Amino acid sequence: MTEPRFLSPQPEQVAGNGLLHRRAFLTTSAALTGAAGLGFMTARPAAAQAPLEVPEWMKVPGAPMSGYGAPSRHEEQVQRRFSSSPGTVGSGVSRTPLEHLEGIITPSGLHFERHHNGIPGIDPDRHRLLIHGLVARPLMFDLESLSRYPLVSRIQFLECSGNGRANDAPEPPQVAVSEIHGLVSCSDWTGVPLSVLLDEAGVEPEARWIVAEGADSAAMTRSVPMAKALDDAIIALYQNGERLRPDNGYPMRLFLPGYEGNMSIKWLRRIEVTAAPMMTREETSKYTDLLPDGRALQFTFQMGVKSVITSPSGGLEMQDPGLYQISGIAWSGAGRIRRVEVSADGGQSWAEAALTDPVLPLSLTRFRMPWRWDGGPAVLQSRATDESGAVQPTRTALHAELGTNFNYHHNAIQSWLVSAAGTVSNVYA
Ligand SMILES: Nc1nc2c(c(=O)[nH]1)N[C@H]1C(S)=C(S)[C@@H](COP(=O)(O)O)O[C@H]1N2
Ligand SMILES: [Mo]
Repeated sequence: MTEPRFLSPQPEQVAGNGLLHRRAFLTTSAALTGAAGLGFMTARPAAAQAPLEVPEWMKVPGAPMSGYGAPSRHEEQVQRRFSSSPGTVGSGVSRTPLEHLEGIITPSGLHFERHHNGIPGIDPDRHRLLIHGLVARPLMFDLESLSRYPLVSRIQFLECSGNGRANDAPEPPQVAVSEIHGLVSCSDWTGVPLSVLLDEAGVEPEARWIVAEGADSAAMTRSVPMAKALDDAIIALYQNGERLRPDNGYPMRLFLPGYEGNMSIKWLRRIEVTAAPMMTREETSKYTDLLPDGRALQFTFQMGVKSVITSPSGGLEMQDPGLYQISGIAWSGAGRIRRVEVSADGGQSWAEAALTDPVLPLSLTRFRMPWRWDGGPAVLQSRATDESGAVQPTRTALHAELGTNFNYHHNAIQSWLVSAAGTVSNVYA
């Protein structure tokens, strides 16, 4: 490959080891960089009259249409990677292949999965949702009656609170970014605000919590504070414009924006309004964190501010030195992402990345950073700040605060080492 073509003025270096000003993405080629552009382009010069080949698919009629489209057969490597508990097929996780995706929406078939006893084969005509407990009027819904309520749509992330746990290992696991951070996905969720249904049922004054139960054979059950139930909780019926996938709760699920995924009960069948939390298995034995002083941290609802560079990332290989765009995702359970900074020198210097519109509250946000890789070793990191002012911690800071016995809410900064040979590996920096 030829050297990147920098015409004057040179793109401004804003932090160590080749990070360039994000403005490089925003200006037209002539204004900042001269007519030849920044030099991201890897196109080869072509002779004006060079004939293009006429490939065989231009010589025959194309394939027929289909009732439901599928990705190109050339994209077969884009798959969720899954693992289930010994002796089971459906109890475990599948992870979103973040290294293959761009933008902020996760295709429904690539949404991560977490099942505690597989995917129930629910007949939507026989499924019911019961709202009862401390209410004036207990209510029963079927899918049809629920679908008639006014619907709301929001683009929001869902993250398992166990996401990132792999980086708790003493040695950094040498796996793809999805194997470490792929328990986060983002969809356009459409459903009925839970507040509307609770209002109709008539919540009693002493009610403080709801308890949500799923129709899987794990009957997953979690307590949710009434304030959240009345705020932005929805009963989701659609995901990215179509009915929920069975994997993600068909025909209805609770969706609690910004809260740990475990609370967004899939295959929702019952909401009991209560005065106190139920202290279920999932909020006592599981989904709590053992602190250094021996006490357990319980009800850690909100997901912390986090970001990760998905390109380049673990296992990928760099081509020749030159201009690259670093790309990644950021999100926070507290609201919008305010800023993402990137470092190419292991955190010694930082510069602000470009955030790609739209930047929505409680959604994945895509960030990008122009980087001139000089062919030497580099440690790439990203650090997100949300609108509450919370800043993503280093792994060392997180361990100093919470110890090393905790299993959930790992939002530490991820570090990728780019070697001189162009290989990318996971390091604890
Ligand atoms: N009924 C039921 N709801 C459930 C679960 C489950 O096993 N059963 N898993 C929970 C966990 S731990 C997570 S992280 C999310 C995952 O949602 P997804 O599979 O749609 O990504 O669902 C939650 N809701
Ligand atoms: Mo989870």
